[in-house]
Amino acid sequence: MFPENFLWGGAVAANQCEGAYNEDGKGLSIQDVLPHGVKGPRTEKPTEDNMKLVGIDFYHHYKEDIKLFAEMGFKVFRTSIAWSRIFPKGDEETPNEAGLKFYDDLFDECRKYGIEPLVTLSHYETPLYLAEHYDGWVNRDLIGFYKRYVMTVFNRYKDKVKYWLTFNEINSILESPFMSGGINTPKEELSQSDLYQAVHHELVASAWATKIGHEINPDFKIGCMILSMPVYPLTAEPSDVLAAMEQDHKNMMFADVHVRGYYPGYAKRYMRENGISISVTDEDMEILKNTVDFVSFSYYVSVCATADPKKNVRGEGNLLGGVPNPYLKASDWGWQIDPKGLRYVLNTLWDRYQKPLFIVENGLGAMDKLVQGADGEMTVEDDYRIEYLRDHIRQMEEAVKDGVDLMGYTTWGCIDLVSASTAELRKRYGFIYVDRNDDGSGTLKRYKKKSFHWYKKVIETNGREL
Ligand code: BGP
Repeated sequence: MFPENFLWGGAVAANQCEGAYNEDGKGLSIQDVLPHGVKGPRTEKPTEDNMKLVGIDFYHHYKEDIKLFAEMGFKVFRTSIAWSRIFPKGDEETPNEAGLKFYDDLFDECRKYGIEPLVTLSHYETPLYLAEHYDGWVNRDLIGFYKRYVMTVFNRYKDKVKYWLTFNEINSILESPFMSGGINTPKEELSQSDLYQAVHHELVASAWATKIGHEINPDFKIGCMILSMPVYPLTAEPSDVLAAMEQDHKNMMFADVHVRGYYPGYAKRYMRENGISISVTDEDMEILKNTVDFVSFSYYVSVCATADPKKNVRGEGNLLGGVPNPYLKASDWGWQIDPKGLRYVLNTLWDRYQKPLFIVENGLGAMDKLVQGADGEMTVEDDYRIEYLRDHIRQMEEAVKDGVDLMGYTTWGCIDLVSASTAELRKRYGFIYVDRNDDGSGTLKRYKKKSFHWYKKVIETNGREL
């Protein structure tokens, strides 16, 4: 049922797997001072308890890892470029050649196996210097720095990379201004006008990237990336339905601007009624008209919304969160599991945009146990992960039957890596287990989990055998 050229694969982000945080001229990124994840306090300098400084040492193991992805049959591999490897502080005029060389080698290695790289230009890894000296995306100068950075990498990799994403989960800036927008001003002190100004700068920068990319190589496919999360009304009471709509609007605004090229009326109303004033130039409005080729998104959870303040109690979930759904079970981290929500999201986005869709993150974070397998090799019997992915792929198939144009599917953390929200290693997503633990111990050896063999079969049969 999946189209013949369907892009099956897996996804990671540089800062969560590469390690080598200060090698070959790399500058610090905001992740290097976030040892406790998104909720914990940041540090002044990198500290040893920050698992991301070493990650899974993908920087030195990438050949071995890509070989394993190729063994599973990956058609596509999503990763990000660490901006601070290319421009260590972010505002320099000349890029760091050693950083550029690393990604040359990485993309060559993918191509060697016929794996198409899918590259996120900015995945929660703004150069720290830009955060500390410019207050991140609040400052309009960031547009210029980002333009220089994307122009550099587009020119350099124009024959190696075709698929690009401008900002990871761009809407998460509303919840996590430091991690997502490099905004140094503490969240409690940040005005809504400054926050929405940063949003606007990112949207303009994203549209610039689309424009510049298409000029450099008209064959580029450039997409936006949003954190998708269906918002269901908690009850059928019409006020709850409207509460769900309004909560959803906050996220959809980001995709609407990317696909339609202008701010929707409900966003203008929200800003007006909440005293949010931002500066928008005529040139910005022109640039926003450079719309994306496809819409990509992460999908982990759905949430509910209610107009009743007594019931409006937020649960756990992927960054944005919402009111828990009484009908759903949750992962060990409280993220509610909702495969049917994926079909719903796919249909909603397709109906709204009629643009190809790409699921670039989905998966189950779980505590895995390494055991000895029947063949004597160490493995993880991760049937729970297989079940999670199978249920979601079934719903993808339903959506394809509904007529949705779905380009591909990259599961999150196809090899174990450090969690974005909690900065832990014990929250594992991979088909490949990496022997590294939160106390810094471990050999970094890679082991195939049961799901490794299962996913290989899924790809081999183009989703027919689940
Ligand atoms: C998304 C991020 C990823 C990733 C994933 C899983 O929000 O784009 O970087 O980490 O969620 O989240 P976590 O690592 O917190 O389990």
